Amino acid sequence: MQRTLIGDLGQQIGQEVTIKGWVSVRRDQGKMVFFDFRDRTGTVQGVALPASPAIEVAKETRNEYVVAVTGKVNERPEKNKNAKVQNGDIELEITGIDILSKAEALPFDMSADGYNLELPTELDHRALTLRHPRVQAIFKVQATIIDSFREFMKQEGFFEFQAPAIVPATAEGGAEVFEVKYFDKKAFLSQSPQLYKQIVMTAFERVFSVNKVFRAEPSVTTRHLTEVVSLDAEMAFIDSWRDVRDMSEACVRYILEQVAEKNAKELELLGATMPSMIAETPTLSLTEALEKLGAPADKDLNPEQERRLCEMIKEETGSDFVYVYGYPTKQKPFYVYPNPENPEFNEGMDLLCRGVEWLSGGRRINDYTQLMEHVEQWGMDPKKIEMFLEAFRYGAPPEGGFAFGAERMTMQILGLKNIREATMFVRDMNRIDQSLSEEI
Ligand code: AMO
Repeated sequence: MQRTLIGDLGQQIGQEVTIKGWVSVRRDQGKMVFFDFRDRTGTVQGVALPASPAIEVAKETRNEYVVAVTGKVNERPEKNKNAKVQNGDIELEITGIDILSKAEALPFDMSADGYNLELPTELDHRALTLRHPRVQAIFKVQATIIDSFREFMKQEGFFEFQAPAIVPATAEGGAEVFEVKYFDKKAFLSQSPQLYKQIVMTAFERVFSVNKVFRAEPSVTTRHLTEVVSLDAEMAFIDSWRDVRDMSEACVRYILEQVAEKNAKELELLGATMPSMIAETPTLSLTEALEKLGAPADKDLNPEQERRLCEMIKEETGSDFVYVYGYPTKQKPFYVYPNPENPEFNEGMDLLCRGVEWLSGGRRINDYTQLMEHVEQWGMDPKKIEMFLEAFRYGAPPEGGFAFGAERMTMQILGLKNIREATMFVRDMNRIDQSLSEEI
């Protein structure tokens, strides 16, 4: 018989149907066997009555078995209806079970109520925990974030390109870079598509990419990964860094709206409250932010200060977001545009949300002579970034851009405690799929 999706069973009351999926739960009640079945569209309860031709197979069927189940869709008696769960008003009266694939005994309880794993166990067993509705909800929200980023960028006339992962030089500087043995030469895994998005911008004006970036992050924190999905944008013909700020704000607003609209079910399941973005996100210079915090000037914000600043802004304005701009020029990468009136500070910016930085960007240097001065002052090897420099030697408009990590954004939207919960296959200092502690 043709397969009916579990999500469509509500329209099939009184009909005989066949569903295909997994057994989430089996419960024996006297001579009857109850099941929760699951497919990509949801869950439904099934019952094999003592007289069912399938009763013997039902007794053999265990959690995570893959099955094709035939039965009649019955409306539940009024007293058994449950409005809180999907298909809570119906039940499948089972007449046949065809076991398509067996499963070994599970290493832990995967049922909706019993699922309460420590994070390392959840990550070690990703192949199984991915099947859990709570875990799936997180990645459904993440898929909406990435889709909506693409949608927004395309609506705004941005062109999508593929940035390389193997690069000859580091864009962001610092030690947090993975070196690759590239035949008999040395190369790096890209920390950011920064230089490439700037190159492509000089040809296409508005560009974006959705790419993996790699950071040899030597510390284990709740917000750092070594492999990140980076959502990057770059735009030409700006008047000031404020154009970049405004574009990034509109982009984040669009993503939040889409998540609220498309993932209401997931947000409810996860008990998540969306961060609030007010009509105009509060925007402070770093100096103003430090003053507000009563901290010494000209240093970047530390994580504790980021948290406190967000709390203060939330209290004062109701906004979960705050932009901070104007960082000490020397503390940021060479490509960031220094403020012409006060070149000690640059036109870079960060967007903080609920105590954590979730987006960075700003205006870039587009004048070739100024760029070369910075290349020298930052101790960069011009030969290693020749392709980037060529783009700027031959006419580059005033420009800027921004980037954010899909995992960081997912974590902050959902209020998760650890970025690893928002990462399907976590890479960090101690983990590639499974924990590395025993292998090295
Ligand atoms: P930055 O280094 O601030 O800026 O990174 C941009 C955004 O990427 C995310 N992110 C991370 N997420 C998880 N783990 C990490 N180790 C990690 N590192 C970064 C954060 C962060 O805000 N080229 C600039 C962007 C630009 O100016 O366009 C850059 O890479 O969400």
